[in-house]
Amino acid sequence: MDSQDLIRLEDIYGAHNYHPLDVVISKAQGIWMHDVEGRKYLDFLSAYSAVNQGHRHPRIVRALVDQARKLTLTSRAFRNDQWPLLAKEVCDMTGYTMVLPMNSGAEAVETAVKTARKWAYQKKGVPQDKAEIIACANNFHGRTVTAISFSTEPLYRQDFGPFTPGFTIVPFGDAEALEKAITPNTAAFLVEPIQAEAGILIPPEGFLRRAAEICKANNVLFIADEIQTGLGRTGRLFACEAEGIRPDMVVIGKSLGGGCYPVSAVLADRELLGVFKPGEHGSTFGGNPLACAVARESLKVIREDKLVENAAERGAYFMDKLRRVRSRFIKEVRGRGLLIGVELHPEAGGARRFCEELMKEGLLCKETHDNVIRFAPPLTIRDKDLNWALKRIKSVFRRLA
Ligand code: IF1
Repeated sequence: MDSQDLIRLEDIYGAHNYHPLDVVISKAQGIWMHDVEGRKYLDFLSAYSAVNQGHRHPRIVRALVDQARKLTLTSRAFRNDQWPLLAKEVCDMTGYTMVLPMNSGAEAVETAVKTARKWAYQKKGVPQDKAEIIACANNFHGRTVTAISFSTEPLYRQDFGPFTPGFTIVPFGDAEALEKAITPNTAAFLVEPIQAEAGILIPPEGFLRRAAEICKANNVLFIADEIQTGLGRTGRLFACEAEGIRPDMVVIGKSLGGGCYPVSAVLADRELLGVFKPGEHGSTFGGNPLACAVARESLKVIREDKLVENAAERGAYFMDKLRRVRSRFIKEVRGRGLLIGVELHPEAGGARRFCEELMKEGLLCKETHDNVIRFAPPLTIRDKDLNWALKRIKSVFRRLA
């Protein structure tokens, strides 16, 4: 079957909750993807940072296959020999003392919300059912009913109510608004250190630090959603490190599974994750041995292949080159490490048509909102591949001018 046949099938039988570019990928290795017709593309999205280690990293695939030959699932009714090792290795790598494993990012966000609420009732003394969590305008924390309950994007909420109560919204980057929004019942402040979906928005310098101080002063938990920004993407293990802060709780996912398997987790210290007693929370697949074996190797690759350092160096190199691209369409180039947004002026006619043209040139990336092109290649990328991409980007900007 060719691409057109497959697109037709998908459109007939698959729910239309996406509008993907019309490229049908059938194979990938490292930073390169191939479509059904054998055309080759440079992956400049990395499955929204889930493929930070590159596609089918040989060691991660080996860990997956080796584990699949031994044991895949026990449920947490029994113990397995991989979860304890992942738990220790995650803690050693991140400096937290406890971890709770889930599968998708949204589930891990839900887990963080549940942890914060339980902590508020048991430790902070918030009256039952009164706990509040503060989130930011234009956030993205996933698609569950609770996560969309504090989304400010109508598209994500339309016709999905009634919503989960207990959330307050403050503008992203406004520490004063956060301080004002805190009440005696506030359990936590939940924030993405860089708002990716909102358009790669970097908060004003000092905001995260100030927010963390405000939280501490008010006995409010500071929760960072590092599902997209974490594990090296921004040139640090966690984006929060840029402001020298250590959140009370960190949510990770995406490339924790090395692009091979869904794995997410909540990281915190014992006084926080210790609130859970047996039976109060869980997941059939959370902490399964296949997930844990893959996650262990995925983290090892991040460490041993120096992906954090590479993201910082290649990111700085590429951003500098991008900033030199002369086009009246470009309003701003911004980013950290290899999480980069190119914001276009409205006159450019939308980021989508740029992504479609870039696809024809062999570069796969995705717009976010109307006017931002998002560039996020695997963290294994080298300068010569970035130069290859740059050539295509320049040519598309010239052609569409
Ligand atoms: C889609 C966006 C990116 C996330 C943060 C939680 C989650 C995500 C900061 C939930 C997930 C994904 C979801 C995916 C597209 C993608 C996305 F455009 F939707 F917003 F990356 F920017 N927190 N982001 O970025 O994790 O449950 O999906 O594992 O929904 O189409 P998940």
